[in-house]
Amino acid sequence: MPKIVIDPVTRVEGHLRVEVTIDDGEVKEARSAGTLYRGFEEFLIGREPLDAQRLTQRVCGVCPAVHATASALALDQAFGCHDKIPENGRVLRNLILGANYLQSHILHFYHLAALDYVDVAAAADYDGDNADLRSLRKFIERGTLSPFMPRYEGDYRLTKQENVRLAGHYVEALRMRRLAHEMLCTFGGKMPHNVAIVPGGVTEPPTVDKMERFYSRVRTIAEFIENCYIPDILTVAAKYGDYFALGKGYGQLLAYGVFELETPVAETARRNRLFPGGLTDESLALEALNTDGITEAVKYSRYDDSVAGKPLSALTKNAPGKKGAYTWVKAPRYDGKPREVGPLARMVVGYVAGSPEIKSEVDGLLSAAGLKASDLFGVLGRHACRALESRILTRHMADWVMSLDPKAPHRYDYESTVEGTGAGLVDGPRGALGHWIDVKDGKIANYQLVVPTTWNASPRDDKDQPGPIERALTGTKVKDASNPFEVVRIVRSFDPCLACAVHVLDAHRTLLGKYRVA
Ligand code: NFE
Ligand code: MG
Repeated sequence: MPKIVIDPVTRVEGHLRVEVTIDDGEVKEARSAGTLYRGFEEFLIGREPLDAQRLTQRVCGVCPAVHATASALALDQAFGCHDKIPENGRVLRNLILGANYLQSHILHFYHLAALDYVDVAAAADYDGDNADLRSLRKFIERGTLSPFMPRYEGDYRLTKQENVRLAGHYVEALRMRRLAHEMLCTFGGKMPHNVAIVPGGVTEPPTVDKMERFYSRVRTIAEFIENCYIPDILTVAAKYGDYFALGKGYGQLLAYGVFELETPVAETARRNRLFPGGLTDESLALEALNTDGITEAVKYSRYDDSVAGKPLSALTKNAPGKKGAYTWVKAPRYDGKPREVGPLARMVVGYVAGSPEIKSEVDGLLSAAGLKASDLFGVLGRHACRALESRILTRHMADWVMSLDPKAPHRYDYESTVEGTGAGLVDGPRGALGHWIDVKDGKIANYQLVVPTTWNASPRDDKDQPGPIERALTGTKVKDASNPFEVVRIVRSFDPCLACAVHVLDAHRTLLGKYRVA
């Protein structure tokens, strides 16, 4: 049977290889593989517990704020201070993470995924007054067409006018992401890898000028979401309606929940979060989260078989030459089953958990697009849920920032312990993230991360069940095996992040680029 290998998949974060076997124009089998080894779980052993909070952010340059949050939650628990975070600390953590959500979602739609639907070439002969489109035209005239080219061709369905409008928003979205970064830096110090989220709360005190700086930016981004992001999703949905049904996975969703609404915050499973945690599927029944159900399999992963099981049950040991293994990604399972995580999971879990706000947003979308809730489980549902949660989030962030009290504490002065364990479970932009720590003799004895893309891009497990992306690809009709745009549209709808390498070093020490820091 003919095989299509896409390696690397572009316009995703990190190093992803996708392989599909085609028979009679249909995907019979799919494999997704992470091709870069990172080793964080191994090099954290023996270090100071607080180092984890700094180092694990370096897992990723796109979603470092959620790693900071998950690690702080795990350390809060290990240090016994999870119920002592002051109100300002809780709110500031929400704001730092929320700023990162907004930049990440806008990045994903406009700069990564939209180019599968929007033909940027439509701006090549633009002769109007819009400065963004004029700059785009100039860019195209220079002839270096990356990141727009190379691309798979042949299925651009928007009108010329729609293509030009969305291409202009591509440029505007860059400014929005800059504003989101500035928001994060206002309370987090820098981006990527903020320095302010720590066990016990946040180190940066809120002041009125910082609150104003943050508030004005969140208002601008809220307008962009309202006037561009949501309408642009509906424009794409109107022309590519078949993609609501394409790329459905197992339909088994998992969310840990995110954005604490109460101080003091409770233990993981009882937390009151803006986007609630839980599990559901197409029957739309809610199942409560039991963190004991989380395990990882490694039959097809390049790790020693002893590391399978619950997080912290064994030390991670790499096994590059392992027979039959095809990826560096492990296979997380909940009660033995694959689970899809991400904005789709959060919005549907919130919907079935009865959040009035999520319900009204989702119902609004369903009636605008003439759909039912089970239609959300495919490619376009994932994109739409990302946009809806961005809108909900901006509303709350504007209120949260104004609720800060510059005279109140923002951090609890914890004492680090020499023995203890902790778990930090929280949703990042791409889904459910867990950090687990075991501290012995004042040092890290074990540290495990189970990351959103580990769930979604997981390989087959010990029962040979494919991971969610592999499953979503299976059964897809591919019109032209030399131009498999259906495959990349499905993969990108998950917004995968394989491993966000921050450093680039050529083994022969060739100069890769020169940068001036202004
Ligand atoms: Ni590197 Fe991430 C998010 C986390 S996904 S982007 O969101 O955690 O694997
Ligand atoms: Mg891990």
